[in-house]
Amino acid sequence: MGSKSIYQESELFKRYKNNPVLTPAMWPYKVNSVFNAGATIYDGKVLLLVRIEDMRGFSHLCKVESRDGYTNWKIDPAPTLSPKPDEFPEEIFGIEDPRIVKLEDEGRFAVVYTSFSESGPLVSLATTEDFRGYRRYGVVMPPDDKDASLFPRKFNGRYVLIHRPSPTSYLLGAHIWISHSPDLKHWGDSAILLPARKGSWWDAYKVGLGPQPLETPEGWLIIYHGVKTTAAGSIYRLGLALLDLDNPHKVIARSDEWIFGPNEDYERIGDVPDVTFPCGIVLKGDELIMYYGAADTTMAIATASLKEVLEFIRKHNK
Ligand code: BMA
Repeated sequence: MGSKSIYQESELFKRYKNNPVLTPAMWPYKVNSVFNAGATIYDGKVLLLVRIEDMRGFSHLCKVESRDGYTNWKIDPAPTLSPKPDEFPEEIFGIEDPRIVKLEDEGRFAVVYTSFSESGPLVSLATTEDFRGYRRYGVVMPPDDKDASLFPRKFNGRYVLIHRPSPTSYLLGAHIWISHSPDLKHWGDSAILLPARKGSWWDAYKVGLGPQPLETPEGWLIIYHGVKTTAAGSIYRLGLALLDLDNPHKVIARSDEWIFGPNEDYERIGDVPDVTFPCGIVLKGDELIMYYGAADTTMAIATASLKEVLEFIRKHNK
């Protein structure tokens, strides 16, 4: 698709040669865009819950699966998880941007997503054992809040959630927060985890979690998006952080440079230009496979060596 990029190649994450891998044209029913999918491994396959925007502008989630995580995607013939505004009024304008984790020792997955309510975006939670039936917990964080994921395990008996409240004044910046719950219903003990930077930084103005936190030998790997506003609009790029394995409040490292951003035509041109927005990642051996929404229109893949990513964070922890 398109001409050769004018940008330098990313040092760390390499784009898959057949990007974009999922496009609206591939869908078995009528849709506008397919993007911002959560990812996990289920039943030996890579499973994505893809955010689909329908022809009204409302989003739902659709499941797709692939044995190798790159090719032969099997797309559910109909929406997998649709908004249910009669029971859950906060889902009235759709559900978006899921992050999936397998809850250790519980035999179920948690899907944390953004509900688009009458008062703006908020964080909702559902759990599933088989990606067919879902138990909805409803609202987890009041509006405005989004970009959320659970950790796959409890810390000192409590579930931990990363999320991104949006302050009323963006002059203060929108930062990544961390909160706790004994039961997935009552949340509190909240604190800022990763603040947006200021001034000309690539992640000044807004930051938000990308994919679910990923456990590595050196800490929880956090890939987050940072937004820079320009005269032409916003640019969504990606950065890295590492959190302490036993105490995820503790930021061990944060990269100074962004490591991935919109370079290719399919990332620069679409419903929302200049957006690379991952919500899911899987690890196979040393290979990190990152699934990202491109320009709010299609799904694409970039891969990296976990070893090289950890080396990069150490070197660029300024
Ligand atoms: C963010 C989210 C994402 C979207 C991005 C770019 O605020 O709403 O769903 O991909 O903006 O439009």
